[in-house]
Amino acid sequence: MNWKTKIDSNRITLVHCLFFIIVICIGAIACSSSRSLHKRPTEVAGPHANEYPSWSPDGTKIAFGSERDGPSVIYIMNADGSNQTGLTSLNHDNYDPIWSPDGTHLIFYSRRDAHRQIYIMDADGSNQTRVADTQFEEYAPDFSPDGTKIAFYSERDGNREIYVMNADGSNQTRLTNNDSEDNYPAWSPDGTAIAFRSDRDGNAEIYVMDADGSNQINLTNHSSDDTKPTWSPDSAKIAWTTYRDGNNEIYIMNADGTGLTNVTNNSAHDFASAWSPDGTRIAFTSDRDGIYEIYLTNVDGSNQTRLTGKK
Ligand SMILES: [Ca+2]
Ligand SMILES: [Ca+2]
Repeated sequence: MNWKTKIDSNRITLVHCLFFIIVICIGAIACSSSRSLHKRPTEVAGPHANEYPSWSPDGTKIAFGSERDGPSVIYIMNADGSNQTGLTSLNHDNYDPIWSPDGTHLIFYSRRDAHRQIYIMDADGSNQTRVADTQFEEYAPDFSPDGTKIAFYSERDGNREIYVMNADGSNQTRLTNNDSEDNYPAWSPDGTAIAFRSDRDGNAEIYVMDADGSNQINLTNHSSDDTKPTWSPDSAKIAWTTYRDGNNEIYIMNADGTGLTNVTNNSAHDFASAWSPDGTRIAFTSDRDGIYEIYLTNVDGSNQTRLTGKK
């Protein structure tokens, strides 16, 4: 091998190496991009996002999380989008507000102390109090319809499981128990059932169980991600977020898993549904106009309108 052949040989090896590295990099970027899209509905959105709406029981207001000023702040607004008011400080992230059944309080989770924990405040933002100091990561609270209990999920037993406690933080009870992620509990308005997300069958599915944790049933049985269930006020239907059409959509099904309808039907990511108390409309989050904002739709998918962001 003369010096030129040796240099060519080295060059070929170098080209092979570079090609290999580029392929690895492209693969890693594609993988991470598709993962972030897939996880979108269950993760915190980016700057300026307005997301995770919750209707007040009288239907006049919507609470939501907003990152318009950086950290996630709990906001309320009138149901037509007017009078948007921040209730929590910019010092810490606060997420996923849910109204108490009597409309006087909001529960949410916050990172203001060492762990993400469940907090409650008056509906005007005063008296912000931690419900229970458990020293574990806890998320996504939801009131029972009589206001006496709070369902939430926690990492205290090694992976995410659904728990219930009294509204004063006492009597904490685990409802799910397996090696998979169980999260996003949603109490049925008639009090009998809790819908939730679980990936125990290999991918995210919507499950329902009796309010005591018995009879856990997979309602969706689909290979795509299904997450974040919410009930219709008459407990007859469940809205949720699904990736089955190649992007996130809000779907509705009967509470037994039959009769699926795509409500949003838009190529953007539509997620985090909340049913209006009169049953006619659904609030949700979408990035169809560029960044994540709160939208309203009629239950049949008509009249989709944006409530937050520049008009
Ligand atoms: Ca699924
Ligand atoms: Ca969509």
